Amino acid sequence: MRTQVGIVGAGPAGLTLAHLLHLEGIDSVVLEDRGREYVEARIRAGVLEQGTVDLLRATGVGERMDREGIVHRGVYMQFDGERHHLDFRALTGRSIVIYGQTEVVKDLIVARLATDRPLYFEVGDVTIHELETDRPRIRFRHDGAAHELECDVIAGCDGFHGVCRPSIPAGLLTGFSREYPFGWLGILAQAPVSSDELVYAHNERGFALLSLRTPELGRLYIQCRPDENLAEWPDERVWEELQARLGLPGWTLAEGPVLEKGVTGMRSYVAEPMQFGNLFLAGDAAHIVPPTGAKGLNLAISDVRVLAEALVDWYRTGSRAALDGYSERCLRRVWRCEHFSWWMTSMLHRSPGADPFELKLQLSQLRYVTSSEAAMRSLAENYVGLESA
Ligand code: FAS
Ligand code: PHB
Repeated sequence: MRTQVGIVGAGPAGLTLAHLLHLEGIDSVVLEDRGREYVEARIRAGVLEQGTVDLLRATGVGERMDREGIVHRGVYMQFDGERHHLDFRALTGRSIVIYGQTEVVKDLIVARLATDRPLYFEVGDVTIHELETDRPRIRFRHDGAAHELECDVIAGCDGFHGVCRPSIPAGLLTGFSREYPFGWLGILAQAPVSSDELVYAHNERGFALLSLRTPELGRLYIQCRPDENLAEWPDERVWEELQARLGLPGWTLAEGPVLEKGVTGMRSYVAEPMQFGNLFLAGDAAHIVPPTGAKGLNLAISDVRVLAEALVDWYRTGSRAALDGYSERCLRRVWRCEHFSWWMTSMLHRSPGADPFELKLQLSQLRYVTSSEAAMRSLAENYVGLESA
């Protein structure tokens, strides 16, 4: 088998890259180790930056997003018994759209299948080879047979636990990481959403977030231990904790049946460089952010926008300059998002055993970012997505 771009992983990064390349007449093959149903049902991100919305819309995969997505002007920051609104639209002229990652992935899969170009689900034993040659190869199993795919380049879009990043020879990559001493317990609840926009709540019991997927489908999180045992969290206890952390006098949090419950650990991670020979890493394969800044999905799409532009340039002009500069160009935005996500996480979460000094710093920071126009604009422009890092 042969293609121009071999893409490992059919998450937002891999699917968006395949879509962008197809629009420019560049052929690709997408290899995904899970089944279509699994990939489409995997509940993850919920917030699209303005840049992501604009890209999906401009490339013909934004129609359902425009119909079903919910435009939000800003978010609420809650602390010390007060809830403050940050109006991103007023501060930056840009907004966010609430549209689940599951829906983005479904729309991209439909678009891919309409091209009749290869998207193979449930592949196995993926390995990548000869990365430093001009004919890198992907070996894999599919439908009971072994295959070898010869490519011009390989895009590693296979997430944090994929095989592409580890295929880079030891010693050539530098990993920068931070593990957080807490995670998020998240629920998907069939309940009217009790706020018109997201609520990020700092609370002495721990962080809580009120988000949504639709006006009748809430997506809510509480800070928990990273190794939290879900068996100790019956629905009643989750709602009780959400009420305690989000509750305000005169405001009630509507409850309802919990449809999904899970614990997500938290880490920051960046691999440098994001490329080796003719292998280019994108999205979670190259970096991870704690979800507090709602950056993960958006950063993945930002990476593949850069990679697609560089590949088009190479195929059109023969110059590898943009491809050779891929990692450096992506890392500027990656580190901006890493900092913002770490900053939001540090400001809003109560570290186990934190001293009163940390609490005072957090409250001072929260008061500053909800009262100073300059501080609000800084948070807002990072949250809606910087036009260029
Ligand atoms: P993905 O991990 O989405 O996709 C990689 C794909 O590669 C997967 O489909 C995987 O099955 C496949 N794959 C892996 N190994 C393979 C192999 N060997 N061969 C073939 N295919 C292989 N971000 C937010 O902004 N907000 C959130 O609330 C949020 N919550 C999250 C919760 C969880 C549990 C996780 C894990 C992540 C969350 N994220 C969140 C981040 C998430 O949205 C990612 O940033 C986003 O999925 C990144 O997209 P990709 O880079 O495409 O990676
Ligand atoms: C979500 O809706 O899943 C969500 C929203 C904002 C975040 C993280 C997750 O910061």
